[in-house]
Amino acid sequence: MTNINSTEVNFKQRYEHALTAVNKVMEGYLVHDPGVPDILRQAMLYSLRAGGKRLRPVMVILACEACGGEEIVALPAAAAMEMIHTYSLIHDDLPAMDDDDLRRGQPTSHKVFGDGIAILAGDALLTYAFHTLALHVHKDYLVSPLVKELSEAAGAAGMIGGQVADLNSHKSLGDLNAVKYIHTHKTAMMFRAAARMGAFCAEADNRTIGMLGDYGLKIGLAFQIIDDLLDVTSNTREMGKQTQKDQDSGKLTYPSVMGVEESSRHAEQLLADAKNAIVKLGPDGEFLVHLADTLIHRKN
Ligand code: GRG
Repeated sequence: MTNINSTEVNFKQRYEHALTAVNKVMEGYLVHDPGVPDILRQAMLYSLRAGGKRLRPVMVILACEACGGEEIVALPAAAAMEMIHTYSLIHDDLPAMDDDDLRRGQPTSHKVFGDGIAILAGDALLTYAFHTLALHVHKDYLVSPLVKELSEAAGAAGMIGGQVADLNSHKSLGDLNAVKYIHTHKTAMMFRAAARMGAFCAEADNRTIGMLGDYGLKIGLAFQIIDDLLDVTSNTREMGKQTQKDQDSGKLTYPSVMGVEESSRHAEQLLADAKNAIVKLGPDGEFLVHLADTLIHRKN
């Protein structure tokens, strides 16, 4: 019989270890780069050090390991993924976007450094992500597929495209297709890229890369639906950012289109589908299955 507690403990330890490793490499790259002006380095490090769950970079590492690769080869890709994510949060919090004062339980970048430096810290993290891939990925022939994957997910046809649709959306005009488009592009494509980049680092075959991408996309969509639900049901202390904002700002979300209960059922179904997508990995996919399970219970 499987000892559920011990696999749970193993997963938590594996997650913490991967998170610490990502933090360490990001610090190492940035702290030792002599060309970065001090104030910019401070602002970049402020947001990177503010915490965060590190879900996407941990997914890169766990996906790599599930495909037979080692953490060390996935770390530059994981770091690049987190840099892009952190940049997107800095810009998302700006007065011209969501205008938020709190992120990861701390004052937002523009509150500490002013709008100009916050914009530039975001720009610098975005650029640094690709610099990291070019400089630190161990095998040259992996750089191009990783750059392609990350730029597609983060760019105009991915996260930025989703953010544009989000900015222009209004719940009274929206339907399920509109909210699905926004969530898929704004959030889920980055999770898809995280899982696929892990598989690339392990030099997995195309079929396996496809399976991992399917897993990541479904996880990402479920993650954003749960985020919408937490905005309704959680509080600022638990989330480390302001809650109850979506309804006030008329944002198009799953709960606003489907209601809370149906959205919750849908997220659970997506997580079950995500786990099914990687069933062929067998025991190698165990931590990715755990990752899916933790999302449904997440509190922030
Ligand atoms: C270019 C001006 C400009 C703005 C771009 C791209 C962008 C703004 C915003 C991205 C969209 C975005 C922030 C989507 C939200 C996805 C989401 C729920 C983020 C929170 O992720 P968590 O909970 O955060 O993983 P932590 O803090 O744990 O890393």
